[in-house]
Amino acid sequence: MNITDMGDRILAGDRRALARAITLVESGRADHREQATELLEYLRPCGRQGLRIGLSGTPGVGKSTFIESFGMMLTALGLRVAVLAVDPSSARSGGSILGDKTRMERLSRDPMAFIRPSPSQSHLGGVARRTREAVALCEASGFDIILIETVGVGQSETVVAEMSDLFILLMAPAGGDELQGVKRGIMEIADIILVNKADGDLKPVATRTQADYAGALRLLRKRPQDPEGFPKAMCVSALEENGLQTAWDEMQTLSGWRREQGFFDQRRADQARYWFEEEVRQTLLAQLTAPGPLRDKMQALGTEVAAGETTPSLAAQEMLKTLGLSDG
Ligand SMILES: Nc1nc2c(ncn2[C@@H]2O[C@H](COP(=O)(O)OP(=O)(O)OP(=O)(O)O)[C@@H](O)[C@H]2O)c(=O)[nH]1
Ligand SMILES: [Mg+2]
Repeated sequence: MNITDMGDRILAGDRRALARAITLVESGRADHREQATELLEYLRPCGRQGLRIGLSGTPGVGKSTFIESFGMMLTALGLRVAVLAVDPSSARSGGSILGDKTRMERLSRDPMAFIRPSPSQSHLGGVARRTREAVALCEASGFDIILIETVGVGQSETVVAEMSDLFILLMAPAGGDELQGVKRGIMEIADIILVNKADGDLKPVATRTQADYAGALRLLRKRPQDPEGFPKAMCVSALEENGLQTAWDEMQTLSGWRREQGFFDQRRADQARYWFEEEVRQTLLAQLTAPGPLRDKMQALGTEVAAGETTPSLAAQEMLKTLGLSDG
C-alpha cells in the first residue's frame, strides 16, 4: 500500500490501515522509518485531536480491569477509544495488553474501541517514540480518547505523563506505611489519583487511603495548570464499575478548564519541544555508544583520561570537536 493510500484510509477510520501504520512506526528498519515519517507528515495537517489520558499503577492494582470498564463506559457514551501501552520491560513476555485480552474481552470486541499491545523489547526511548507516533495515528483516525497505559515501576510513568493531557494514577487501598512509599515525583505528576478496589471488605481501607492521598496532594506545591480542588484523589471500583462516571466528570472538568485557560495547548507545545530535544539527545548518545569510529574515539580518549595523560575537560573538548561541536 502506498503512503497516501494508507493515510487516506486512516483518515477514513479504517482500522486495518491504522494497525498496519502502527506496525510501520514500530519497525526499526530504515526504509520503514522513512515511510513512517512520510505518513505522519501526510496526516499532520488533519489537525484532529483526541484526549490523551495516561494511566499508571503498580502490577495488580487493576489497570486492565479499569481500562475495560472505563473504556466500555466511554464507548457507551458514543466515544471512540484507543488503548496503547508503554511497557518498560521485556520481562513481561509478549506485550502486556495482549496477555490481558481476557481482562479486556468486552472492550477488545467493541467496534468503538481499538486495543494495541505495547511494542516488545527495546529501550524506553524507542518505545516512547513509537507510542507517541501511534497516538498521532489514532488521533488522525478519529479516536476521541487515547488511553496510554504503563506499569508503574520506574521511569515509564514520566514517559507516559510527557505524552498525556491528563495523567491518572491508579492506587491500591493500603495502610499508611505503603502510602509513604509512593515517590514524591510520581505524586507531583498525577492529575487525579484513583484508589481502586473500593468495594467489599476493602471499601473502608480504600476510603482512608483516598483521604490520605488527598492530604498528601494538598501538601504539594500548587501547580498553575490546576483549577481549585486539583489534583484530587477519589475512590473507584473497576470491578463493580463504581465511581467511573464521577472520575470521567472530573477528567472533563480538568481538561475543559485547561483548554479554556490555554494550559492544554501549552502543555502539548511543551511536550513537543521536550520530545524534540529528547530525540536529539538520544540520537547523539546512540551514536556515541554504537560500534564505530565515534565510540572508538570515546574509548581511546577515556583510556587517556584514566591514565592521567590528559584531563577530562580537554578530552571532552577534543571529542566535541570530532563531533563538529565545541563547548564555546
Ligand atoms: N476487588 C476488586 N478487585 C479488582 C478491582 N480491579 C481489579 N481487581 C482485581 O485485581 C487483580 C489484578 O487486576 P488487573 O486489572 O489485572 O491489574 P493490572 O494493574 O492490569 O495488573 P498488571 O497488568 O499485572 O500490571 C485481578 O484479580 C482483578 O480482578 C476492583 O475494583 N475491585
Ligand atoms: Mg494489566
